Amino acid sequence: MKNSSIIKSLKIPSFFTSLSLPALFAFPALFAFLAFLAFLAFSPSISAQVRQPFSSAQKAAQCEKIKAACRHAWDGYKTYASGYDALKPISRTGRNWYGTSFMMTPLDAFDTFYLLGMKKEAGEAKSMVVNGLNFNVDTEVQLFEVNIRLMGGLLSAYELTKDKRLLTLAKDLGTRLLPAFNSPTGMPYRFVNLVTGKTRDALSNPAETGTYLLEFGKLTQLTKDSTFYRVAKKAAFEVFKRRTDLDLVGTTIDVNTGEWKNTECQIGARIDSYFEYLYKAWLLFGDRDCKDAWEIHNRAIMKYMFTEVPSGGYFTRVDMRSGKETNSLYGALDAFYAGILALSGDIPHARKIQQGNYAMWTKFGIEPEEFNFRTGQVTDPSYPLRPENIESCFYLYRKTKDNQYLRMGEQMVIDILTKCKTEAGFAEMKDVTKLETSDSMESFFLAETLKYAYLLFAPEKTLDLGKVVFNTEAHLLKK
Ligand code: DMJ
Repeated sequence: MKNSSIIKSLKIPSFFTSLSLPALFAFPALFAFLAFLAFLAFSPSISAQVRQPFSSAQKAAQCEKIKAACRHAWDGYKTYASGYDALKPISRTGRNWYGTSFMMTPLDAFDTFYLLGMKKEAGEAKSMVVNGLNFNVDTEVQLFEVNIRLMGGLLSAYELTKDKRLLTLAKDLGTRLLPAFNSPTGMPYRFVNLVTGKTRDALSNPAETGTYLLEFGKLTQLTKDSTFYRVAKKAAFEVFKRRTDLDLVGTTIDVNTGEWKNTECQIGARIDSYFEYLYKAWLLFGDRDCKDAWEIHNRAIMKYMFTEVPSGGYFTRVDMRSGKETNSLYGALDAFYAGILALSGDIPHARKIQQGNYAMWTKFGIEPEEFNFRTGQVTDPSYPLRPENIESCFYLYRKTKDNQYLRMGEQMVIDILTKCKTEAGFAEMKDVTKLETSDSMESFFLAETLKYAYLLFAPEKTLDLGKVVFNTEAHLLKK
């Protein structure tokens, strides 16, 4: 379908199609032309426009544009929300996740500023963290979010600056999170009180039970305390050992009983980073158990869930026991899988999925949170400034050097910077089909979206992918 539509749009003169194969070989120029058409038809191109080469000057201009966006977001935060967890870019105020601020935005943004060479901003963010962050607060926190954003941010900042205060904070936080793992199965509860260690909510999911390997493993490396990696690995493998005969997992699990409460397997919200961390723990620590687990799951995902439709490759949702499709919803979070496949070396599938990701993005000019890839119907029209689509462009470009990923990223940057920009920063979209914004700028916009956008266009020496692994919040951890 895709191939024939591309050939049609090139309007092949009819006499070409009436020539026999031997006749084609008799005309080398004609044969070469047809071979070129076949290349275009079978290559995972979106359009000729996305193949236009990018000059170094154009790449540098993109980097400057993204730096300016970082500055704009940070200036808005400092002016209207300084010291809060996050900026509300429309009402121009700040918001905290809990009663008190944990410096979410400065901590998430620090390594982005560092990588982008924004020394002044990096200094400002770091001083807010070391002077204002304190975990001795009698409040419960969501383990997963605090781990990927705060723990990931602290460890990355420590490795970049070697400022011991950051490691002290990371160790303090890790110690306060440990009681969450005291469940009958070893899979953590979703919430833990930072002072009392009281836990809450046993109904969890693979992402919130299996996304600690990188941060807790790094903490073990840096503190020489093996507890952290031990509990993180046990938690992830308690999920793994409950996979079905098809090697799939579900969306909801009870950490007290180990029973699956929702048996739908998908690669987006509530499962995504469980898969991601199995592969990345192999990259970061050389943990072969994690590599084996990743390969087992990935084989099953490709077998039961990978689906091609004319607009590209997607992952459908299936029941973990039967492998039968439950529904064909796909969304902004699922888009990360093209990147992890590229990183793990499966370029052909990564390309097809990125083609689907880009089709999802361009359908409305910004991707919706969730849509049905078979019918095109949007089931969640929001866009909370997510990074996964551009993150996958970054990995694919690094691995293939194919210009089309730069062109895709360029379009995404244009759309975000023009449609989400406010006087005080960047606002999420409530509805991408109507271009309605909402009053929130998640800290991952500075941690991830703008970082991956920049790295896509920046000279490769800016970041050696052989030496670092990004956690799921794009905090870089050194191998
Ligand atoms: C981030 O907090 C992380 O990337 C997480 O794994 C998924 N959600 C957001 C970004 O979309």
